Amino acid sequence: MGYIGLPTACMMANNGFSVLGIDVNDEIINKLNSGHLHIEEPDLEEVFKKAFYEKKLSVSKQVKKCDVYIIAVPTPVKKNNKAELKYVVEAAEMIRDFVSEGSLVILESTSPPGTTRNIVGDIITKKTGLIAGKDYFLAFCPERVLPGKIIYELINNDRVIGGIDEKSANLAKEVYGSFVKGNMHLTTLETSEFVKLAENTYRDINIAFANEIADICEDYKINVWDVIKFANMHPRVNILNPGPGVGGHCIAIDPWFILENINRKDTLIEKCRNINNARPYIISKKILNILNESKNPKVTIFGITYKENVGDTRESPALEIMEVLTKNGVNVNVYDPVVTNFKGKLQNLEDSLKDSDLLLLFVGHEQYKSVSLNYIAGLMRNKNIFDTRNFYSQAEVEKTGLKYFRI
Ligand code: SAJ
Repeated sequence: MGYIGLPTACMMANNGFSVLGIDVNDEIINKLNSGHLHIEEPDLEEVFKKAFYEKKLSVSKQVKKCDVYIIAVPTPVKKNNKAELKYVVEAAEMIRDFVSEGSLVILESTSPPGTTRNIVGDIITKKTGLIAGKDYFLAFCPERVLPGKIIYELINNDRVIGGIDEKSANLAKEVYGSFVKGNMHLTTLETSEFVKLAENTYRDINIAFANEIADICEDYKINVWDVIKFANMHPRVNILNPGPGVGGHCIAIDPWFILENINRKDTLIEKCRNINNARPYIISKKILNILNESKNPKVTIFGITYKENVGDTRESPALEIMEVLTKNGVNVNVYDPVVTNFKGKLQNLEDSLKDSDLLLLFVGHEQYKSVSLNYIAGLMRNKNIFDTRNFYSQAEVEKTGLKYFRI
């Protein structure tokens, strides 16, 4: 019942299915069973309340016999850059006793190619003797939704569905067809697993390119944002944005899964991953340089989440930068009106800026647009802004006497 399972369960429950949502976490189950959400996502509350109060969705720790089983558990990356598949294994073990002839099992979790067939399929076959594609049906259908737009994208995005055979893919298409308005494209298990990884890796590589040219532009003393703006006027160029690093639970992880079961060295994929991984440290260095002159430096962070307008801090580059700064004796204050899962201390706007030497804009939440630059400048001790997202206009910043640094 996480970021993907819960919205998917709600959509199915509101479109003709009776849905049993399973989670291993008591706190989540209790919260959902009392009619409350444990995650924040636009429009989720409405679809959840409808499903829950119309009794189409119930939540439990205990699996029961169903017609369709969908696994949407996390697949994080381990320290050795391999996929952590233990939650997939645990979920497959939880359902295997209930799978019977004619059941449909779908994996949604992003996984290295081969996982649906060789892990989920094998776990079920070993226990039940049932063969995927013969006795029961097995499919992979990756989630592709953007946090912050999950409900909209669940309905409107195209889906790629891989089946162990055609019948499995077609049955999964029927299930998702209850609420998906996008097209559904059918293929093999391994192709669909790879497609998901290719999508996120494509984005990672393109962000790495943006980050690299940002550094090169700095060497040339050229404004990278102008370069990108003008280059993107070409009909076949679409350069992404440089930033303080790549966070979240997907883009920074999935490229490793592509490389998992193959023996290739010196790949573009790995190089780009390393460029993006190093990004928070490069940015930290720039920050420490700006603070060089300040005694007992104090900085203010605007935006601690992994990207703008979402509350999630998972793999947030801002957290890594914060750690480096703290280790270097910098007093770090955070003002983030959007964050939901931050374990550190948050400050109100005024306290975060009072006597600060440097404002660090890490992600451009909408709310920051209404904070006046004059107000910011009035509170700070040394008037510096380091804008890592091209959020502010340099001219507007400089009008207030603030010094403007950008990527
Ligand atoms: N970022 C940049 N520059 C950019 C774009 C993003 O630095 O030009 C950074 C963001 O600030 C953030 C990170 O990259 O830290 C990732 O953000 P994102 O918006 O690119 O992606 P996610 O992780 O929120 O969602 C992605 C999406 N994948 C693609 O766009 C290919 C989404 O569709 C997937 O469903 C999701 O991963 C997932 O769950 O796999």
